[in-house]
Amino acid sequence: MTATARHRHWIDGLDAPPDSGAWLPTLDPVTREPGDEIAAGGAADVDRAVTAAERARRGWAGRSPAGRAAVLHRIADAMEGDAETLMRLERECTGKVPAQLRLEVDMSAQYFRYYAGVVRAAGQGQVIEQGAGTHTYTRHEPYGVVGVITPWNLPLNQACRALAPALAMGNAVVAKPSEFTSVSTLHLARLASRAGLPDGVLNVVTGTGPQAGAALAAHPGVRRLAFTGSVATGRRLAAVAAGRLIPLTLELGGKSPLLVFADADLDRAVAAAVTALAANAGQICSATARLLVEESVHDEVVDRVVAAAEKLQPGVDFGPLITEAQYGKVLGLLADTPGAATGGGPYTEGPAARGLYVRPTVYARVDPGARIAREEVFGPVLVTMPFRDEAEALALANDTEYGLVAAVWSGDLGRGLRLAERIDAGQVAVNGGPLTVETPFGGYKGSGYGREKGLAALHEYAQLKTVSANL
Ligand code: TXE
Repeated sequence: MTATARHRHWIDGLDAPPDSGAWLPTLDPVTREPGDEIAAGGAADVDRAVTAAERARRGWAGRSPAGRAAVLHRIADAMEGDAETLMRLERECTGKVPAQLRLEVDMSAQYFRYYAGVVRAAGQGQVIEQGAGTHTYTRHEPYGVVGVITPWNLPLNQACRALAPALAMGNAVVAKPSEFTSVSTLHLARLASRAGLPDGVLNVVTGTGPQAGAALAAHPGVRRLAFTGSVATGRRLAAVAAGRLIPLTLELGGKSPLLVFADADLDRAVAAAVTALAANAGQICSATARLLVEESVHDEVVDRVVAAAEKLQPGVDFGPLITEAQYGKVLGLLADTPGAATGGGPYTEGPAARGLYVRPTVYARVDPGARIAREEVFGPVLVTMPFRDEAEALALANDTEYGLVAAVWSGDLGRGLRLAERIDAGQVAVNGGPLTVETPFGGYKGSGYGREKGLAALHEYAQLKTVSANL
């Protein structure tokens, strides 16, 4: 395949060529052949987009919550109506398998429906009674222009997760998707425009992080940032935001534990561990990476996870890694960590050998201090560790710089909830409890700060004003 198309920025309701005249290549990770090209954006493109957003924001914010909600519902309709295109664009950049693509597009549309609903009830201020002759009330006011910088692992989902609440609260947005997976976000902006979102309210500037992303974070017109990505870039953006005194949501990495007690429903616990290997090939910030199992059932659980992992088919059950860099990084770590119970390297024959596929890998009874047990791998890799009792399970679960998600499997719900209180993570799922659009999501410790999803995220995209009058 040769480069089939060039995708321009989306600014002020129109396709916009890059100011630099330069284009960036993309890669199909299934075949390692070049894909479409995207505009190589920089400060001039960002400035055009922020200017358009600045012009559009007051009109959008001036609409009633019900008026904005109606547009968000139409965006969700448009996404569902054009799901096949969104899935195709996402597949071309990521190589994901159909079930995962479907899930991602469905979830992405749900963000617009959910925030269209909640903004009408929860976007309202409050009257504060202060006695006769006064009138005091609060208003949730938008920040103005919000910058949204997203990564490549769940490109559409991560964009919509921030865009929907930001737009619902009346902000205008400039989005900078990952340079590896920009095309679905560009198509989303086009669909939103057709669905009635006014020009300039949602703009997409593509390009690299150091060029387009850094220019967006530094632009004086941007009053709030939302970032999902690596710890290193998150730290850099936190410093920029601190210098500019603007708020920032950081959704960073994880090394999430899954605790299995001997009294758990082992069939379901094993299935959850295997899902962590397959779903997006482990390239999910909240994916289980450490399987902690009570000693008496440890070997049985690990044997069952290994047997199931060996049945996973590349290209059928899971997709490739995203880039040569990510592939090299994961394979390097695996090569430095001998002794895998299964997997431990690339595919060397068959169609998967052409693409960036890594064999689902399990390391059993790993030393908690080992590099593979501590670093975020971001690939289909699990490490296991045995524990003797609840106290040791808790200590292992919390023995990480991250704190995004944890899972507990036990037949004793009291124990599950007791551990949920003591595990340092932004969300804990007991016996597979659902984590959905409605449930607030974000990190403890090195996994970041601020919350996405749920009602909590709506208020992240508004600043609270108090108005008080003597009558
Ligand atoms: O992320 P980056 P990378 C983790 C995962 C992965 C590692 C590296 O462990 O192996 O991070 O991935 C933009 N100013 N996660 O290097 O660089 C960039 O263009 C402004 C966890 O690809 O953080 C992209 O749009 N923006 C994770 C976005 O930041 C900058 C998801 C993310 O890229 C920038 C992805 C700069 N100076 C990786 N530099 C998760 N939490 O889900 C880069 N960007």
